[in-house]
Amino acid sequence: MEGRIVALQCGIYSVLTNGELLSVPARGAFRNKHIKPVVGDLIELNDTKDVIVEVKERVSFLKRPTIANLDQMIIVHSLVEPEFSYHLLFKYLTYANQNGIKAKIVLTKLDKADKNLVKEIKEVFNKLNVETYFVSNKKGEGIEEVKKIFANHISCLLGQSGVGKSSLLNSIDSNFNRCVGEYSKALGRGKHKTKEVILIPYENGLIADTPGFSSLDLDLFKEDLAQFFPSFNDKYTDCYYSNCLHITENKCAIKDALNRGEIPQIAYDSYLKLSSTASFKNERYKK
Ligand SMILES: Nc1nc2c(ncn2[C@@H]2O[C@H](COP(=O)(O)OP(=O)(O)OP(=O)(O)O)[C@@H](O)[C@H]2O)c(=O)[nH]1
Ligand SMILES: [Mg+2]
Ligand SMILES: [Zn+2]
Repeated sequence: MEGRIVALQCGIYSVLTNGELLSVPARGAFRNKHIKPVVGDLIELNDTKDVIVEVKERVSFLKRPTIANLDQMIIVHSLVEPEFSYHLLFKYLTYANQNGIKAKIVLTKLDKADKNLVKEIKEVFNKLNVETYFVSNKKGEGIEEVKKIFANHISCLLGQSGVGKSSLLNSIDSNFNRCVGEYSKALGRGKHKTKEVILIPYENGLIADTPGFSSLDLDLFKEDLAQFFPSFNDKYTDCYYSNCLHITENKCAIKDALNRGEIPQIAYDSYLKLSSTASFKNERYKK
């Protein structure tokens, strides 16, 4: 019988099968074959429905948070507390592109936000062809619109601790009953309330609540940034040099797009900063 892993705790998998939720282990033989079933996996149970015997081929696989078969990443970021950062958003978007997963952004804490910042963010991401949604989990603003993006998709919420991922789920449906943490002004971040990845059924799809992500969790190399930075994917192949980093090179499609105003300056500046601190993946390019 087929099922889907929706949670994992201490080696025991929660599997959703025909509307029934079962707690089962995985077959020991997986370990010898280096197969580790993860949340999101479609699996096959034995006849007595007490052990996972097969993991189906994955459509996608994300390492952090560990989750299989996603088709969309919802980057949740706060307008305040924790402080809004283009830099982090560009990093998350690069990460999504690199993993071949479509990304949308949900900006939270609209009730506390500066209206000019909201306007600017809309313009920047519009240019980069990334959909943005603005919500207040406190006042319910923007929630109806955001609900629509989850139907029929396997989505994961990704973002720092304290931005309001679990709160957003409660806004979508209060029956989800997700535990909400605190934002600590002293620490400048949330308190890592959500500890495990969990997939929750919603409107013919699934939504994953995930533990708070740290920018330190992301290992981006110069080559990845040059290829997967938001809006670079569909342009970098027109650069004259195949290993173009879009910095000092001539005949660079990215810099041309920047000069034509197709890439926001703020995005390019962020790219330069990220690239300058990243290392090379491929030793060949090191000089
Ligand atoms: N004012 C305001 N506060 C919010 C909003 N959304 C979330 N919060 C608050 O932000 C804090 C953190 O919310 P959580 O939902 O726990 O954040 P999280 O992203 O799930 O955090 P982790 O589980 O630690 O990764 C809580 O105090 C929420 O009440 C919002 O739209 N407006
Ligand atoms: Mg949470
Ligand atoms: Zn270039």
